[in-house]
Amino acid sequence: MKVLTLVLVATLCVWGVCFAQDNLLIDDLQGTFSGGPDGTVDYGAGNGSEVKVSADTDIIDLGTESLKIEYKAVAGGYMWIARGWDLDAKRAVWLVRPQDISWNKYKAISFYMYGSNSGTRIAFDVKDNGNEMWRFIFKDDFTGWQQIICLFDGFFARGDWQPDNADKNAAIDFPIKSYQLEPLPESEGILYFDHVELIAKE
Ligand SMILES: [Ca+2]
Ligand SMILES: [Ca+2]
Repeated sequence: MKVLTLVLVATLCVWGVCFAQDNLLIDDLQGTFSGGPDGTVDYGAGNGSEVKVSADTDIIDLGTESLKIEYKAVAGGYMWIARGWDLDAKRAVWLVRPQDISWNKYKAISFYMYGSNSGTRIAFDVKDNGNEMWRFIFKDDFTGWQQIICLFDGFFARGDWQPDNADKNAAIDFPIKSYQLEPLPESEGILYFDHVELIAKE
């Protein structure tokens, strides 16, 4: 069925008009994961919270690795696990550059998470072109892989923290440059993430 759909899209495009739009894979979360300035993940924690990232080769949604996150979020603490462009970790980049994406063709950013039904509330943030941070919150209330779809309309501007250089204009300014995850306090456990894509408008 997937092949049939692709053929149909290709055929329609040969006629000069494309009636269907495909989702766009922006991050396949492959390879090794490390932090620091030369790292492939921009991550850290403070005020007593702890986080560790690594590649897992057993629990995978796409390819041969997923991003494994071991976390302990304490009251008053914080953490972030980020991938994208203009981050301190220079090799944390997506498969595509933000400015090369036709953002008006997409309605959501999505990813796959391997849940453990821990009840942990998790924030998924995106940083817009003005460095303003937008937040989407969901819950680890399932077991195994599940796709989490974050409609752009469902994000809210973070009120607890914004970068010093953020243009806090209360609008999502495209292109979005990066995303980051934060298991919220108080919680502890292991989660796996994979397969980040943009969801096309119908
Ligand atoms: Ca992967
Ligand atoms: Ca903005």
